[in-house]
Amino acid sequence: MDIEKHYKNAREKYGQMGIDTDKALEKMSSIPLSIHCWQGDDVAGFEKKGSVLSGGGILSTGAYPGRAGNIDQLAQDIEKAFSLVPGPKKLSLHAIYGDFKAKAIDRDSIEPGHFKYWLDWAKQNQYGLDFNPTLFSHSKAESGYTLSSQDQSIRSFWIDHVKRSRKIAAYLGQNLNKPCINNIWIPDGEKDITPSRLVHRELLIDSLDQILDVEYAREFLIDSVESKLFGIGYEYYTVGSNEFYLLYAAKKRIAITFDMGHFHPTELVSDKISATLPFLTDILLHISRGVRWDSDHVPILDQELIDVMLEIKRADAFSRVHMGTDFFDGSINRIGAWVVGGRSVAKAILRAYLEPTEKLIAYEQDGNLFARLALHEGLISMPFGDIWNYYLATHNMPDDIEMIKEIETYQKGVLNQRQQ
Ligand code: RNT
Ligand code: ZN
Repeated sequence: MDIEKHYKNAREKYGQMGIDTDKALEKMSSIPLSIHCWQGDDVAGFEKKGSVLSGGGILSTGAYPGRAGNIDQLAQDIEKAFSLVPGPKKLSLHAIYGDFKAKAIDRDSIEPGHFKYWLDWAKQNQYGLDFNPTLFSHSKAESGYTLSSQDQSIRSFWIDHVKRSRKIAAYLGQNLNKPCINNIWIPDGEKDITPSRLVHRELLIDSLDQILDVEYAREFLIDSVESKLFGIGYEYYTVGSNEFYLLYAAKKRIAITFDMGHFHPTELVSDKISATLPFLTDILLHISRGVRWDSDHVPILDQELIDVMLEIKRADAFSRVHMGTDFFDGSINRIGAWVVGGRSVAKAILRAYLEPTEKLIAYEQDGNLFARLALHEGLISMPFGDIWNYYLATHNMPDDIEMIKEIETYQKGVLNQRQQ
């Protein structure tokens, strides 16, 4: 077989640099990737009268045909996408994706039972699950404030919602016997001059304290808070900024979520890994690709994605930095978007495991900084693709080019048959 022959050659080349490619593949096979459910339906969810997302400072654009319109269709699409992304997987759910059976269940009434559908599905397929409370696309989020609202009734409503989300996440984690991450992101902020910034931040601290007051075993639930620079229509002020959540997470010993689209374009998440790991227990990544701004484009194997994975590998921290995706593109085949995004993450992890880190550090310690630079540059022309194709073949998956056909067949056979 050609793939195997190429792999053997590549293995030898990497071997000469002290990299054991078999071991690299074995290591990366144990890293779970948490893929977000909301790419499948443009963040619409299954609430009665649920509408395609608008508001909350985020926006999915595009009207590509075949959007999943109900829970079975979404599960079917996710299964298709998962069948083309190698490695262990988790599904990241949002609270609006419960099995509500067309009943009007408001956010302060969600129960573990509404997520039994996904629990059974995950058990059957041996997937893990993660969770997110949904604090947007709702009349009680329209003022621009949820957990940091000065209106006590609004704030209580959302506190209740997030408490229930944690309960659901713990239930999922317990039943799957692996931690479920409950990631809290809120849209709260303002379009323009906000003299009451401190007031809202103090309210947010109080809300989070109340929410986290209930204790759950860490083997089943990991709490995380996700920061942001700005949202559409909330350009001036974001309550949950990076400094705010970093300090809160360190103080409460919970996780922080770094979304790769949530920073100024010159700020790099890759540099935040080693800067924050010494102070935090866990980090959750929301892997996305910002084009000019927080645009939620499908991730590709770009330098920053490679650098993020390199930093985690160099810190030997794949057990503390959790892989999650977060993007939404409704302008292309949505399953294909998941697969390209998921594969780019897997490729970046593989690239990281194929770095002869010790050799680079040895050059550094010898003061041979030219060799350090030259080796880094030389790695770019190593036969990485042959290792990747072999990895896909061992999972019985088509390569990146053949995969296009599979997505097209699914488009014709399944998506185009859907009534929209
Ligand atoms: C928004 C955050 C958040 C959302 C999802 C839908 O800016 O990135 O993670 O994308 O919760
Ligand atoms: Zn995110």
